[in-house]
Amino acid sequence: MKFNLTAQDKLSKARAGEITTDHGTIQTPIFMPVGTAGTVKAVHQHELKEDIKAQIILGNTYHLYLRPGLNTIEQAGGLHKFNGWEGPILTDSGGYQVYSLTEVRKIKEEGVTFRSHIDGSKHLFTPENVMDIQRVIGADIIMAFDECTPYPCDYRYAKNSIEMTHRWLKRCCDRFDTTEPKYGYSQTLFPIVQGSVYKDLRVRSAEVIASFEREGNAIGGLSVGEPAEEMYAMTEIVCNILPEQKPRYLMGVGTPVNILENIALGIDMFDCVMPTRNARNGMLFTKDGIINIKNEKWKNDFSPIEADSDLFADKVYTKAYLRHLIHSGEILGAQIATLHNLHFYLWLVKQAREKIIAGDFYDWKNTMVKRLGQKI
Ligand code: PRF
Repeated sequence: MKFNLTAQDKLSKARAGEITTDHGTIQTPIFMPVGTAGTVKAVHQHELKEDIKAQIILGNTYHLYLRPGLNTIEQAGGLHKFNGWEGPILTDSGGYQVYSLTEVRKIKEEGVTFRSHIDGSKHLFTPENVMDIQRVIGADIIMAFDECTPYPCDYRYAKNSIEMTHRWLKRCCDRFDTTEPKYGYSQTLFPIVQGSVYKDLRVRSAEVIASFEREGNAIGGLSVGEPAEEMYAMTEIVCNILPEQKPRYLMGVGTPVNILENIALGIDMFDCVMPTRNARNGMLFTKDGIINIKNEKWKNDFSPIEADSDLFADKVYTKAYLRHLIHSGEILGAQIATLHNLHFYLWLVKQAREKIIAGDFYDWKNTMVKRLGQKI
């Protein structure tokens, strides 16, 4: 993997860059659509590539390991071959899903035991086997096994937790560095900064993470219920410590405003289920704020979903029709709304990139933040 910084904003920490993987180049800042089970829900590969112009998608170790299982993915020749997506893929390590999805779990130094949300079967994730699993899945960028602390989290717990996450990282690196990719292209491992909302813990974690000198770094444990201002404060502290010449990935963030504010603080990569999950409930993101397409207000509105969009679905379908589809639980409703939202998120980060390169990001960002906060 290679990262080149193309431009740096003068009035903020925002930067534009390029990440090159064996499956293609990603222009940053970037938003990565979430494809938990190996599919970005309701969107097929042609739409991802041609309509939305996604540059990289996410997969989840936890889900893919449970179903379809490693045997199938390995026989397919890795996740790219299995799902037909030829561009870059990043997999999360399960170091978040085991905490958010499983009720019965035990966290120990060795790793985390948990019960599958599918059939209740018992499993153990360790830093070592999570590396092995991600080798089999075959993502271009893989994530370290970490503990994502909940919010709120008391100081002692958070302090002990980062120390364990750091010890786990050493184990991840040892395993990763002594194993080979399975499918002939290279993989890279990103470590994850934790530390809840405590400044000194974030500083400590960022310093330890940076000292591992991996090719990119991630920030976890944010957007878990804390006020946005606390999230920004933590991102700022951590970005000041993580090396400038490597990509920075803020995990699981966020709203369009969160994305712009964090780009301004020096983040290059984002992922979030919001545009896809909320689409299926009728929430649409637009330049002028959020629309709930299920509202009565749109019942007889026969204007296009977004008239000046370059997305086919935005121009050809009306708000009233999409409202009808979502109300009726029609599959096409989920498809159109998801396409719309992902297209919007990717438009937003592309605009940010262009503004950074043109040198007028800061004013644009402040104008957009106001615009995005409007009530429609
Ligand atoms: N750790 C991992 N994945 C994550 C997170 C984390 O802290 C978050 C937190 N927002 C989202 N996804 N491994």
